[in-house]
Amino acid sequence: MPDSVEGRIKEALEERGALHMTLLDPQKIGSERSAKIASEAEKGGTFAIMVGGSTLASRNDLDTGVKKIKSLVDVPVILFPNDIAGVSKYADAIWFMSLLNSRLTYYVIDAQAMAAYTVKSYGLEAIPLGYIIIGPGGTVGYVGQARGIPYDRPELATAYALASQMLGTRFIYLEAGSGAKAPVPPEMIKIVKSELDVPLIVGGGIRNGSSAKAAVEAGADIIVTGNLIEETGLVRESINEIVTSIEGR
Ligand code: 1GP
Repeated sequence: MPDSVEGRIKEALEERGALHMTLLDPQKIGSERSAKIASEAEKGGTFAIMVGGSTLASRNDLDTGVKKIKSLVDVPVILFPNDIAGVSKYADAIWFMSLLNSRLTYYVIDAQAMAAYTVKSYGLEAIPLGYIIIGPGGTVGYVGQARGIPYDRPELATAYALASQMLGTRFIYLEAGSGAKAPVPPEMIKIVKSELDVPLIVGGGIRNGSSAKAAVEAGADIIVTGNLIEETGLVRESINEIVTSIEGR
């Protein structure tokens, strides 16, 4: 097994075709509940736990949550930071991401610069990711001051994704926003993916196996779900339904 989280993701993508990751916000749902959900999600077949949230502001809550989650799961724990407070030394890796279509240079590069020394001193594995908001983007669209790409403008999403790949990001994330009414349209995923060589992550508004499967059939490599596990008491079953619909495709 590769040592790096990125290596493990790429190896698993080769073997399984597509992967699922579970997003948790310990500040919102508490560290105990986050850890229990993470453990159930792992049993359901999720590949990794992503930890973050659009309004997360307490590094203490984040550290406590990550430590608790790590104590209950073996799958990688990857930070999904909204800001400089989203960095924890206890995680396995961090999506080192740029919100490419923000109006503010803060979310494109300044927050990353402010966090870079910390990420380095913690020895965190930084996985470079281009992050693109599609549609209004809900809370992350608002907080990140994104110029959301309209759902019917796949060529714009493709241009940003391609530029990001040319700049060297090794993953691209199309984000409709947590709890989005409609996920990123499969037609857009298909067009973006047709121009990319790096893995494509898709999230926001995916609540069941059929929408996850539609995204993967269109070309998504990694599906992220967050809200779903907060809404259901059947975490393991819900995650497993998604995992079985996407893997091997
Ligand atoms: C949000 O893409 C993720 O950053 C997950 O969205 O909460 O709608 O699953 P949901």
